[in-house]
Amino acid sequence: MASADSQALKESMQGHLFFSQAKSSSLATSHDHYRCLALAVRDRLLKNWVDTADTYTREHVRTATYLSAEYLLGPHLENNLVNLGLVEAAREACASLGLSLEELIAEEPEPGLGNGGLGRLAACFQESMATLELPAIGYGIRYEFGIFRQQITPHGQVESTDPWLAHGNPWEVIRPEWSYPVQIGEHTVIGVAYDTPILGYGVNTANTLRLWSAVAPEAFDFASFNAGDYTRAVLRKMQAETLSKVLYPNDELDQGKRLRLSQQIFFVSCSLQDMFRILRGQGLEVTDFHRKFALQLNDTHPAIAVAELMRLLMDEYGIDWDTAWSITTASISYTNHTLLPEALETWGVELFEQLLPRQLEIIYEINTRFLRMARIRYPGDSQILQRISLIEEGPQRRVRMAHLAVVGSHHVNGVAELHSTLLKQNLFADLARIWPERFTNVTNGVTPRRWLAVANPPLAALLDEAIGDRWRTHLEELQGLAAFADDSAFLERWQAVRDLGKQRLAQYMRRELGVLVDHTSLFDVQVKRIHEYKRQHLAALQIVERYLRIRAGEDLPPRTFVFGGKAAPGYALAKLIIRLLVGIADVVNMDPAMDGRLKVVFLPNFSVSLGQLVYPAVDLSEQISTAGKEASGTGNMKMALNGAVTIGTLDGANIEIRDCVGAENFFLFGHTAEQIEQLGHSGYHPMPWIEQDPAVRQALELIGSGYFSEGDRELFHPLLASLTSHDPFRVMADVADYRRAQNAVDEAWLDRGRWARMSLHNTMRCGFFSSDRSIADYAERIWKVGRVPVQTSAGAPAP
Ligand code: BZD
Repeated sequence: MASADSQALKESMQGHLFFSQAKSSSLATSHDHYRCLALAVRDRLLKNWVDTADTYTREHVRTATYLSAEYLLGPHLENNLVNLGLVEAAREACASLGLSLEELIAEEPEPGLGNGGLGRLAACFQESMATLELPAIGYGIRYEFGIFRQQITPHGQVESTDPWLAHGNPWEVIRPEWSYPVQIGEHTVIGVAYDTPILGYGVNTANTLRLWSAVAPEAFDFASFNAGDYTRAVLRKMQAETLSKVLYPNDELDQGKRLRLSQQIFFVSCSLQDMFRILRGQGLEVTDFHRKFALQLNDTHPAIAVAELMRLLMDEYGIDWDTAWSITTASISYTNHTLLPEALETWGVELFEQLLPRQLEIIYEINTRFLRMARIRYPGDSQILQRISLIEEGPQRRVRMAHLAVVGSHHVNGVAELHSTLLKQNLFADLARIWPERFTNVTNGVTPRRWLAVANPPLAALLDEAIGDRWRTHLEELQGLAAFADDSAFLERWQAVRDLGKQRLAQYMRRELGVLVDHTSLFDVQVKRIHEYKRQHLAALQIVERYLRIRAGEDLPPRTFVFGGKAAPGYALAKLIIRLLVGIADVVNMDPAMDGRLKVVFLPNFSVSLGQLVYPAVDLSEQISTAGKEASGTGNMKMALNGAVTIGTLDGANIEIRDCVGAENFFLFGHTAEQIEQLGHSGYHPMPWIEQDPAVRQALELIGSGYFSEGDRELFHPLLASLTSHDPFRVMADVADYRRAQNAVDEAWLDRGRWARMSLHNTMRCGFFSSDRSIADYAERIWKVGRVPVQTSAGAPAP
């Protein structure tokens, strides 16, 4: 029998087909039906959204504002259905209209407004802040084109654009009344707010994600207008609007582009002006800014906020330097996401001077005062002053954005224990000596709603039955699985659920890629951005070794290696790693000698939606970065939460995952961060490691012989040369121990009961890795923002 919810949803969808899509069912496409359902769902969350804004305004609440250049949101529809508790009603409504809910969900283009972990973390955090009923606003950029689409051809990665807005976006509301001018060089650009609701789970809270879109003011370049050069004026207007056109696809690589600095000041200035508008609207004083708002900088991309907030306080509101500085440093805190030197943002002072002369002047003044203080602390030590200065001296003077962020913040955090320790010991050692209490750790987390409830319904149902449904908001309740850890009937069901996830992925690979894989084989998965430090090439070498062993007659248990991830378009070596994986897949998958024991698949265009399909299907989670390089990782958490066992180094959050799930449920290998550093000090060279390892030598030779490149012996030369001459990420130092750990995996896999218990223990002990825990920690220790429950008013218009 249809529920009242499903009947109402059905009628609402029918209404929207007529009133919003202006169609009858005879002309309606699947996408029309998706939009109708999305709009019907939106109607049902508007009340929460409006009431939340109302509550926050009425109660003058202290608010966290999250500043991030990236939000890798993933599709909204299914997540909103889960958070509203309307999945079943929507399924019934669709069925009664002859539609499939799954097909409509698949119609939504995903907002890919981020590169990888950093952007996805921002999205998990928004959802957790709403679920914890914390007053919060997310600020960012409404890129017209998100992260590029990746196609995989025989030649490797090919990029194309992501026109995610082509069919419109039912989840956003434009707010032209909230738009602000931003001066960049000679020009003024206007930022217009587009708001998207972020629903909490099981609460009335719906917070706002506010993304800025650039438009040129009408009076833009009116000198040209007056001179009669109308076309030129319009062209200049278009140029201004390119500001929010495209997301830069560089992950862990600083490019220093003019447009990128413009994007940063653009969204930061709009966001700060918006905060002043809110402050004033509530009758508060400008000097109350730090009492009203806690600003979190997601890496250095919004670090210009330090100078821009100072500028607004002084130039727009007439506040003196010292008061402005106290307000600024009492408001801002900064999260670092990388230790890699090549990823640290710096801007040439010349470019800065052209685009942001006043902000540069303020940065110089901040630096002068900061160095004056430091000189008193370290008299006569000019070395330390050079190292901590906000300005890097050299052939070209550059502004160090990370230093600006540290100096302008009350708290600075890393994203996993090891990372935060290394920040204090290395990257920010001098600054941490000056302000030890400023530095702290907040280990990352992921939202259990999207990454378990949405991604893995069969597992969610089994958990509900076994331990009740509170795990969705109290993930530590997964501990309750302990009662079933030795229950063989339960372990059978556990395996059956995991099997479903693997079958689903296998079907996708057959349907979309034409690759047949045995879903009972061990699914060994590495999905993440392609980067040398993440060492996809270490996995590639291991696969080539396996291939040779099977060809030599060894009987290894069947494995399917699955890769996915994008390479920055300008990162030649990362693209070559993709080319190698594709080359290996082509040879291995065609070789009858493998006899079902080895398959390799590269999944094109890895995304949030694909992640939802992949994570539940993972048996073995590959987390094999060079120790000391991966700040945290969050895919490692998603996989373990869904019951994967990790093979990994002591890097990032792997360490904490292993501590939680137990060493006996984790395959550890490789040098520690400390040992890796030692290797460097004692003049590391890969050759001695290679010489004493015939297996890896053979693998390298086979790759060099053209075996995986249709006879082309040159193709992989740059990669092989790097591995055998410098090996910057110490692949050769870890290859033998990785092999040992992989052999241990083979053995463990043969004992299916043992594997099922290891899998269950991973899920059971992963409660710590909820983003709710991360956010509660930020709110209590860093933001001092408290819970504000939202009462929904009666009498609001019903959909
Ligand atoms: O941030 C990642 C780190 O590499 C991960 O270890 C960590 O888990 C996540 C979340 O804290 N960093 C990124 O994803 N970085 C970027 O995407 C990025 C984007 C633009 C410019 C520089 C880096």
